[in-house]
Amino acid sequence: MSEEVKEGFHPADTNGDGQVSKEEEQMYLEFKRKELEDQDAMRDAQRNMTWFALGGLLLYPFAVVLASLAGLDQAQETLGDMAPTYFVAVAGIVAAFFGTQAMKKK
Ligand SMILES: [Ca+2]
Repeated sequence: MSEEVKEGFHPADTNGDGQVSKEEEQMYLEFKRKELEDQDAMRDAQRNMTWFALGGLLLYPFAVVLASLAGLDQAQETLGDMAPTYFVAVAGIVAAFFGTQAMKKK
């Protein structure tokens, strides 16, 4: 870190005295670590949400079939009415997820 200390405006130098002290370094590393953890957690959440949405999409026809087998005419009808909205919403979530993934890679 000696090179970065000479620059004087190193982000870890919180009190701006041109030196990165032990505490500042530790604070900086802690901050960086938290940042990475947050990003990691966010990626996990997005991935889980996408899988959940996709799972729902795949199970949707089965729900309709189950409803019709169980004689739940009202449920079957509701599921059928909801389908277009639901599929568009899920497609939006999945597209947004893979879109941001693709953008980050560039
Ligand atoms: Ca300092």
